[in-house]
Amino acid sequence: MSNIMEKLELTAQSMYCKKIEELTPSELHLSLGKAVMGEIADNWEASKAKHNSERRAYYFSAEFLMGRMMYNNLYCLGILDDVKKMLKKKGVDINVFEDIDDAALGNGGLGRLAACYLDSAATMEVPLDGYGIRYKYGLFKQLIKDGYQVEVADDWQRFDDPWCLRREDEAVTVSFKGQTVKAVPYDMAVIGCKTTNINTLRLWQAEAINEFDFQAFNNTEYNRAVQEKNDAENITKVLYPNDNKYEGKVLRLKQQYFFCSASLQDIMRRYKAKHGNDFSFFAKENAIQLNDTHPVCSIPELVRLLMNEGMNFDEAFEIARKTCAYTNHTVLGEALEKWHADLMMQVIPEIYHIICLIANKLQEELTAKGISEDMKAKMRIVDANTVHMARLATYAGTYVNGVAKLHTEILKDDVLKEWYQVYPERFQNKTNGITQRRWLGLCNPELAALITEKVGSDNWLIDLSLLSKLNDCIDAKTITKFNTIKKKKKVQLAEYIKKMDGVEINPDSIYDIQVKRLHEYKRQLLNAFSIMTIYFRIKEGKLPNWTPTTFIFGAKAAPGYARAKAIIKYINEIADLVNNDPDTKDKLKVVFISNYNVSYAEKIVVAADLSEQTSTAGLEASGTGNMKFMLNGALTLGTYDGANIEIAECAGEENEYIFGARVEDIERLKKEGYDPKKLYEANPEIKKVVDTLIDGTFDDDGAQGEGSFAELHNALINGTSWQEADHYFHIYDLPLYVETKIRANKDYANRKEFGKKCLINIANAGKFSSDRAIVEYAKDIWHTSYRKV
Ligand code: Z16
Repeated sequence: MSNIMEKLELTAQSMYCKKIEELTPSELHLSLGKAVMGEIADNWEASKAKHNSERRAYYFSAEFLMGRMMYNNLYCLGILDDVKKMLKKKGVDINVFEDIDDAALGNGGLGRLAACYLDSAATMEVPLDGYGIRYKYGLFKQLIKDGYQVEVADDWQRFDDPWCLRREDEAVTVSFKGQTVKAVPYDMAVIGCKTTNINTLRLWQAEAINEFDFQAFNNTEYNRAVQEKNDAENITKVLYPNDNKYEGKVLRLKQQYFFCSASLQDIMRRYKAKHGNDFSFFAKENAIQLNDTHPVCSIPELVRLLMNEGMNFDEAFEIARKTCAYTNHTVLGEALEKWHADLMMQVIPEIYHIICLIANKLQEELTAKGISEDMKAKMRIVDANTVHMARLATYAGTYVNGVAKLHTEILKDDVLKEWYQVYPERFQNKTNGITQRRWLGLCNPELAALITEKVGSDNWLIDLSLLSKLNDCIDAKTITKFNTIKKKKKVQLAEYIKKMDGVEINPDSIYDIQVKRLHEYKRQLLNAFSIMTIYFRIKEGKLPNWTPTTFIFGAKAAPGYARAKAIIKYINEIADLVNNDPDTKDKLKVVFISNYNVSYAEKIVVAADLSEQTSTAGLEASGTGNMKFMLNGALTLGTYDGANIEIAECAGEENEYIFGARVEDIERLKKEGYDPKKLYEANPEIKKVVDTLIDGTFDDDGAQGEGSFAELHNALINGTSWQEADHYFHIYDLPLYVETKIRANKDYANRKEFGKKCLINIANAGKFSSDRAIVEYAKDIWHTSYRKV
């Protein structure tokens, strides 16, 4: 420990000729980061050697939403409190690191899951390393101006990046048709907890092979002189800001192929250093997990690289197939990647050619199995000039898994049903998880201390199933302690919101929170409608015993997603109305916090009373925010969807607020013909609420009937040429949702009973550790070693 401070002193001295107390926050960040890197160097080397000596796995992902690294790394090393004290002695407040940007190289759930899995693999001593892209700009920062979202570039390396080591010597080249670029690896240490194990996240940055063309310069062609540099760097310039939506753009395909090819070349080089040109051990020593279809061009690329080593197609394919496994994260049609053959041919023709070979092989294999022509047609990897990436991944891999029980069932009997019929042994479920180090230990030290006291040790940090011990100590005193801690976290959040967004909220009100990416299927609009319903009822004196509630929203909309942006504006218009209406301002408060990200989440999930998880049944593959809220003792107000079902199963449905249509109901409604217009016209309360979109209650700056609110209204009531009315069943679920919300509000008044439910949730959250999930992957999919705790 004193070691770290000595190292910090030396680093500060040599980098800045300053004493610790003289450093600016960004200088302190860089020098402390570097000091930590020095401290862990030996363990990191030893872990790398160990990974190299046994069967190992790689997590290929276009996104890693790491968040802030400093506190987490110090925490996992067990030195956060000490560093805090030592800095304090120098008059430095450790909170200065709050001004350092998150590493936001991901959009939402999928990217954060990848980060939790790396954290858990490091702690559970699973030899798993990550491969991804070092975007220059991560997910945009969000401002709210006049109720609208405004995007700002996220220059996250502005204050440098002490956590990554550039490995120039291990650069490789990646070729596209007519373009060859350099891929330079940056290695980030992933530090385990209560272990010396340290894993690696290797992120690739695209650079030009020739930075500057002097011939062009001499000919006064200045743009052409730097064109190669710009074209190369553009590949890793920016993260595509879509969550759950596929974008069939050339640059996106280049990003995918770029990091897959570089990573595979890296793995091959490592393998050849051990075994030379004998590839017979390749699949025995390496497992590659494909995080969604984004890295699926790894399959043909691995085939290509093996064929370059002299193998024939069938041999190469056999190895690729035994090496790769695929995780599906969505059932939404618009999110499933389907590349146009022409586009692929134009960017990576050799890869397209190999995909065609694989596609033909599949058809032969299916014929040999006696599969019907009809079914074979439905399973085509290349069909109508389109490459179906999920099909490719399901065929050319060992296993395919869903991310929650319900989701896996939907894959088996809907999205991939033909595949399940032919290859049932390939299907697995791996319910998602979250790391309790960041999402309890680090973000809620007060609750962590209470848990440690009750469990008898802090071993829950590496074995979250120990939380079940809490079940035996839910007494009046513990409930009071819990409620006191929750109140404290609510006060802290109120202060933070005041500081960040300038809005004052009442810590004695219920905090009802919905934070996640903005998407129609997640139904933030349903929440908004329920607030309007309650608003009108309060004004009419129909809710005399209503406990004051603060509704907190946080969500980024994909910049091109007009309806999502309209919903943000609508929520902000509601905030304006209810927060300023003398009849309701003491009872309802609506806050849309700006720039919701990992660091904001750490302050939010700890302060929630109610966790809003309202997706249309069947559409949220898992959700992971739901788990973070549960672990911090919020009750779920949600649908029978994704992991909500397993949360309710673990904690008991009587300890959550589950409402609304189930998958079977949605299916029935679709068959019968769902008519939202009829429900809306038959129910004046619904009509009044939905019509606030068009009756002049709110202003979306559009001409009458032509603004974005009118478009939302029309999509709900009439539908469009491309989508049925109320595609996500808002109107069907609204009445039950409102009643459930009001019931939760009533229940909250009994603070003891409510607090008891919160503690039961915490006690039964053990399953939702990403440690459990990662060990399941290690056992059932990768067949690697793991720590026995
Ligand atoms: C994403 O965040 C998810 C799925 C997907 O296909 C693409 C992206 Cl960027 C999310 C799911 O929507 C969510 O339900 C799930 O919990 C998360 O991935 C992790 O599995």
